[in-house]
Amino acid sequence: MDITDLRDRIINRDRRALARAITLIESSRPDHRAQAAELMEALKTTDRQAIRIGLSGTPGVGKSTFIESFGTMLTEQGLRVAVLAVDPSSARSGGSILGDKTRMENLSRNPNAFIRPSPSQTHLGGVARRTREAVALCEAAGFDVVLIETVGVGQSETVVAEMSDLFILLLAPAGGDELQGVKRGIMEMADIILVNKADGDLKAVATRTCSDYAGALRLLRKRPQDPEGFPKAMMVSALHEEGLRKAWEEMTTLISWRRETGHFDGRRAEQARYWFEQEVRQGLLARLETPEARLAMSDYATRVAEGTVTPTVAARAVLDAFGGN
Ligand SMILES: Nc1nc2c(ncn2[C@@H]2O[C@H](COP(=O)(O)OP(=O)(O)O)[C@@H](O)[C@H]2O)c(=O)[nH]1
Ligand SMILES: [Mg+2]
Repeated sequence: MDITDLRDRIINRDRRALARAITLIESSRPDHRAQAAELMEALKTTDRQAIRIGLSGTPGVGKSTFIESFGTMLTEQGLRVAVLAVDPSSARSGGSILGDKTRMENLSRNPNAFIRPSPSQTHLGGVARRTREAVALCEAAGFDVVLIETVGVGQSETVVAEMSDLFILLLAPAGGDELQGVKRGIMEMADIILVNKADGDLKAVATRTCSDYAGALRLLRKRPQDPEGFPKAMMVSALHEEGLRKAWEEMTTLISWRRETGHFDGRRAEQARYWFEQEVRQGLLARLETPEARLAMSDYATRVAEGTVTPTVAARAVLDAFGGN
């Protein structure tokens, strides 16, 4: 594969080249990994910058419907929109986006949109790296907004938040005053909470849910990256395309403020540092996953259990053998 040619075509906003490049970075073949690294390095110098929006919510809250209507609205404003997903379970489920492309019928046919399902990997670490590189590729391909969807299942929110400029939590109207069991840690990551399905019979419940969350957000510790009034809770109807323009206005207001105050660049720098450290950790752990290392580990484990060698000495021996190069 001609990497220079692929690079040029990506820069020329060729969506097919972008799709091929993402396939390349998703491959685990060593020669592909090397080419992927070369491509990422070659694209590093483009100074294009998208707004990266992480979107999380449990199945059924309306993520796909929201992406369809919100994404379409953005393209109508002349923006180019890419949609990616982080779904560590997609090896089994076939991908969160792929499964409901029907809900994104218009967007998937829109020439100013690009939709890519989650890479099929069972390892969250592997999905994270590939998605992170796919985000960078979309950015180099001149997309203005990159939406990164994730199903709200534990760890994947953190992964998405760590590669986003904005983190949006999508919720459904809920009866009663319980806060839908949303974990505090996830609330703390949210920049904007969108209570979806604020339409028809659900409107009244949505209003109450929204004010409950607005109250809960006010109780959280103030974060330096937020101007007055953020994080905030708002109502939308993805189905009836209501509140989407307002939501986008709030997002751009927040982004502009963060750009002016240096928080935008600061956060990206922190994220780069975070991913670097993650990669080092994962690389070290991967060295213990080779057949030789596994064998040595189990041999030493047996001897440690028998008491013929101490845990400290055994650990040192394994690290000396496999931790270095
Ligand atoms: N009333 C109403 N229903 C919605 C809205 N958004 C999504 N839904 C419905 O909720 C269900 C789940 O939506 P979907 O987008 O597939 O949710 P996802 O699993 O989070 O991707 C579908 O039946 C949608 O039609 C909305 O704004 N209002
Ligand atoms: Mg969906």
